[in-house]
Amino acid sequence: MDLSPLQQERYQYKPKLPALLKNRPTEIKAVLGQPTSAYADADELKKLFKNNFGAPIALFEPGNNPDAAAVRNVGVILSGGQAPGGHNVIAGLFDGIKAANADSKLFGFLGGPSGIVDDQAVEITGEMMDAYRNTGGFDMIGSGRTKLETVEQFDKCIEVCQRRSISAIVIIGGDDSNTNAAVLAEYFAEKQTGISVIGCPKTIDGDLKNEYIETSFGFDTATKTYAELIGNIERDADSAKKYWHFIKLMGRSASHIALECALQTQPNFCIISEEVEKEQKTLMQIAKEIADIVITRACDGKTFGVGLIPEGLIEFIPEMKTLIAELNDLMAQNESEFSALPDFASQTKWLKQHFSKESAAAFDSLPEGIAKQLLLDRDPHGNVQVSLIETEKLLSEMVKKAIKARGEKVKFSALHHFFGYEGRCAFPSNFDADYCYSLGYNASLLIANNLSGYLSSVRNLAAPADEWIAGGIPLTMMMNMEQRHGALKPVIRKALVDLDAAPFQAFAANRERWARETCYTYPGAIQYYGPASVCDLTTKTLACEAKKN
Ligand code: FBP
Repeated sequence: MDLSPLQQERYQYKPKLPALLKNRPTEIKAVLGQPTSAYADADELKKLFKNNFGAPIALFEPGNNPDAAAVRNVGVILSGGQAPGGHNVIAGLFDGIKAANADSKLFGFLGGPSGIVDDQAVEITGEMMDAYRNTGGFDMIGSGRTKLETVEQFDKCIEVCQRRSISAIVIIGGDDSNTNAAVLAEYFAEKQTGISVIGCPKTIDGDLKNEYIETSFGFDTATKTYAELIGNIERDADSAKKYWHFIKLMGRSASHIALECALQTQPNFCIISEEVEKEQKTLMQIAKEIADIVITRACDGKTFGVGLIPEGLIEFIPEMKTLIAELNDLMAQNESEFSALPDFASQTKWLKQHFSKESAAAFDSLPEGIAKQLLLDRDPHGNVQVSLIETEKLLSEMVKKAIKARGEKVKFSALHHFFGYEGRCAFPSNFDADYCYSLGYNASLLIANNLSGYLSSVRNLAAPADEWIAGGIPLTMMMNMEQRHGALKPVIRKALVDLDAAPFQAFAANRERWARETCYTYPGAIQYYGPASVCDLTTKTLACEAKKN
């Protein structure tokens, strides 16, 4: 492999661990707290998770755990979209199990969750691991979006684990993948297999979070990568003074990425989907508000600007949300009938016969290109693939119309960007390199303490790594019941942007000034070497949340 100078340097980087995890694994023990409940729908969940529901929170403390020294074979799976730092989770897990017993083995299942069902795996050796330390990407073992949900798949997992003498599986994934981890852990417990399942919180979207999971890994690096690009565009906009840049940012559902990037770069507008939903704004209202900003700035002589649009916006606009929910159910319940329709015209005709009146009107109001994008294949979890919908173009078109409708003769020339894939495989920032390594190492300790159905938790993240607090939280604690594929299912609740919390409040307090004036800030590229004030910076989101507590 040809290596860049940065990659060679990054191999030498030693990720920081919480102080306690520097002890020998046999000298760290899990202390269990009080029984837990669920985010909501506890009675229903108790019936579905008879073995694992109510498990206590685990906190690591110094203490004897001779069990840690046992030889163990562990399997690891990368699940879902790429997020910077995935290789370091594997590195932390690898180093953790080897520190406990050098004869323990780590198997990487290839290509995501399907790797375990198809028994496609490699044994991760020291040499292989060293070639991926502190690098971005998931290419070491690959990822995938296969959903582990059927009894046949679960039985296959048991068979494969038994054949390879694997006693624990670590699933590195987002809310959907960790929901599957919870269901798998319950099945393993019911069948008394003795195989444990541990999750690690991954997703650039930042929507797998709560009191014990302060952020999912990858959010830090991805937002810093996008913020660098946005800052560069802002400087270009202010230099050329002739374009409005409409920038869509990844984040399937929640607007954490857009909010964080807005705090880092101070653009002229940033839409927060959760606010749109709360205020029940229509698409036209959003466009009119942006048009007001464009006109005000033009009157001040500023015929340029930069605006951020969260990828998931479309599903938060009330009329679109209803439309998409109806579409998802109709497409799931009539899969073969719908997929047999030969073209867009016949699909439209069929849908109109099945839609409610409101959704038929909403569907009709969309430009054909966007309507077609809404009909594209769902992801394996039944979600519409919002990354394929060009909301940034839809909005700029509507803004143009809104300006025209007001009879204003202002210059409005829009350019469009979508930042998503650019940030998912970047070299992890120092924060993500440290956090991911700690999450993986911590997962090895949860296994060494014979826990199952837990998510690796490392918190107090705004403090230096030495002071981070390590432990585990039961996956069922984060669950509730939701409508999926036309049926009620137990799922980990997505953490959306909290409009009362400090990060949104910091944005809301400044956005009017940022809209009218030009207050751009330029974060520049992620720095890996240099002063800690630059290299070990956390996100503004974490910093705001930490200040509030
Ligand atoms: P995860 O939730 O699996 O981490 O993936 C999130 C994400 O990056 C979203 O931001 C985006 O909408 C989606 O993946 C894109 O999916 P794909 O990689 O399948 O195109």
